[in-house]
Amino acid sequence: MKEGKITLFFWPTPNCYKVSILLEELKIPYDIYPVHIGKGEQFASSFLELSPHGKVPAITDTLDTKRQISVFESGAILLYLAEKFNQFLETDTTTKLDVIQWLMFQMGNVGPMLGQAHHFRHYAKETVEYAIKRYTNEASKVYAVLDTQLSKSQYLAGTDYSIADIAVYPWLRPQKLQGQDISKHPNIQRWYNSIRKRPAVQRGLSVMNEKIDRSGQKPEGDAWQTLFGGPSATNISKNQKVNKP
Ligand SMILES: N[C@@H](CCC(=O)N[C@@H](CS)C(=O)NCC(=O)O)C(=O)O
Repeated sequence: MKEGKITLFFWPTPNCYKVSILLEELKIPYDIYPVHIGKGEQFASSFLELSPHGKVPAITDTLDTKRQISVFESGAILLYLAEKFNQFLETDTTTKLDVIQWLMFQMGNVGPMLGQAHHFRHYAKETVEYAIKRYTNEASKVYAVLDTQLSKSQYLAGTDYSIADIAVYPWLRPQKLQGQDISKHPNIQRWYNSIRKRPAVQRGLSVMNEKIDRSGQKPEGDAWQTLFGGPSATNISKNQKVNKP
């Protein structure tokens, strides 16, 4: 019987789904600790101790550990869990180095560029043509790179499904809001369909579903101000209360 637990500090966003999907794939029981980012809970001092940039996801781990371990940054969390449980990182035919490269491509390019395309096309209060064009073009380049890679191998890092695939998949779901269309990329489409039907992926994507009002997905009013135009994390944290896990 294993002692301790893993807690996932979560809000239903692409970066957080990476971790809920991996935990579901690993079949590890875990607790969910909601951090309502529209209300600024990510800036509570107790959460900033775990995640200094005030971003979800983060995890704490006391499962068979000597002391509580906490990890922030989704890429680091995926690597930490994949290494801890020795899965989705390397196999005889998929190397750890390839997995890490495609994971870093997600962290450095897929997330930031698709995120900015989404932001300027969908969330920005003013229409900034330059930013829309620049980030939509960057997103298109990222999709082209993914399609080329997936024309050469079944999964991003080789023949086996890995944390690199888990990191990228949630970011391609809002493709329309990024000005993209995977049906124009046959290799991405094949890969996307194969990942979408995995039961663990579906479970990971349904975390907190019942608690979230989908109509509120586009931040408005105070939530917009908190996320995109609000005071600094330091100022907000004075006013926020999040219970210590
Ligand atoms: N590089 C970070 C990015 C995390 C991130 O941007 N999280 C967003 C949700 S997807 C967030 O916490 N936003 C709240 C905020 O920026 O205040 C990671 O991959 O973990």
